[in-house]
Amino acid sequence: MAETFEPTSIIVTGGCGFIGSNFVRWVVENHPGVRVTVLDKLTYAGNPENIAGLPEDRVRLVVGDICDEALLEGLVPGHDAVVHFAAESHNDNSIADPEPFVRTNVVGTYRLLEACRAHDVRYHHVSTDEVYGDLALDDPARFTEETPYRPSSPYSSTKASSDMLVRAWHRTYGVRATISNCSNNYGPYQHVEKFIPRQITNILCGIRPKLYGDGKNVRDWIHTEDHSSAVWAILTRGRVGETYLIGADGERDNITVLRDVLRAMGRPEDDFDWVRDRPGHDRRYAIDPTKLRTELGWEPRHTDFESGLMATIEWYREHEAWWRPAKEATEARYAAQGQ
Ligand code: NAD
Ligand code: TDX
Repeated sequence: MAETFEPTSIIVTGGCGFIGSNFVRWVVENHPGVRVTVLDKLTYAGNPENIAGLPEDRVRLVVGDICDEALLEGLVPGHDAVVHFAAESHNDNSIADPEPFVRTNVVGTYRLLEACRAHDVRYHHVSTDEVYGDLALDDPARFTEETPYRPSSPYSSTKASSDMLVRAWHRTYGVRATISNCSNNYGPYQHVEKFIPRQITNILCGIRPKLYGDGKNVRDWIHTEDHSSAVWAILTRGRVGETYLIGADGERDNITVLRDVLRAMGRPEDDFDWVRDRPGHDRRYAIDPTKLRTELGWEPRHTDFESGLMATIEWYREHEAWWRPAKEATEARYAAQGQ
């Protein structure tokens, strides 16, 4: 096992988004000696409410763009590590308008790598299982760290590009970098554009849930808190230069998840609309997390998807003021796309 790295001061990019903010809260709760600087541009997906109430002496928000070279030059020195979550993250948006994805996901990662190189700062790169493309429903295989890259969408191709930059900056310049590729996250603070929150909030608004294609596409679900503990394990105990896949054996097809949501919310199982499929829609994702489990001893805590889903539904019921402002515009965008 690698030597343990004990950061006391970290930058979390995208710390006002879904997974980044859950990570910030998890670090504050579990690692009292760590101070966090959140660097976030506050795009439509970033909300300072997501980290509201955290102690001011532990968490500082800097509103800014990861593509801003001068900002990074001033901010990065003095920190022990950058944990990079910031991204344009939604596949459907990337199909409608890919340009912000190229800019933030590729150029932004390049800027962060250059800043970490200049100041010899440890870098952890948060990526996705979508870089591996998709699997057939009946394929016994799951993705491993050795699976060739085969991204399908503008989103996943920009994430794949950013992973390649990280590998090159480690090998050529010796940047102390690790990469994690995680499966689909669910939990509190996820934007209402994403599958699970969209369906929950549709039902709460009296709108029928919307299912793409034939509903048989499979996603491998992990609770965002388990993603946080895995990123921390890799940052502090992972081997520099390595990639680790993060997953919690949560494969389910979309129609099963939707029926779980409908049932849990007291609706009939067929009370939803079939809508136009996503162009290039990946069929199935599946993660083999053996390396993370055996090498770093990581284990997920949320192993019961149904109870995690119930808690997530409850969270959206109780936090209407958080999601309501984004709901109408999100549904209008989907309606314009026939979805
Ligand atoms: P999100 O869209 O909820 O949040 C993204 C955050 O990044 C927002 O706060 C936004 O304001 C910020 N941001 C965007 N562009 C920026 C820029 N140029 N400069 C600074 N900040 C910027 O995303 P998420 O779902 O929380 O995903 C976080 C990361 O995890 C992404 O890198 C994504 O690729 C990866 N990931 C997500 C999932 C998933 O299921 N959502 C799974 C695997 C990996
Ligand atoms: O309304 C919908 N109906 C529907 O059937 C939406 C929004 C989605 N879907 C389907 C498409 C996918 O098969 O549900 C599945 C999940 O969709 P998303 O929530 O958009 O996630 P996905 O495209 O799988 O990508 C997610 O996981 C990997 C994240 O958004 C990415 O950031 C992450 O990298």
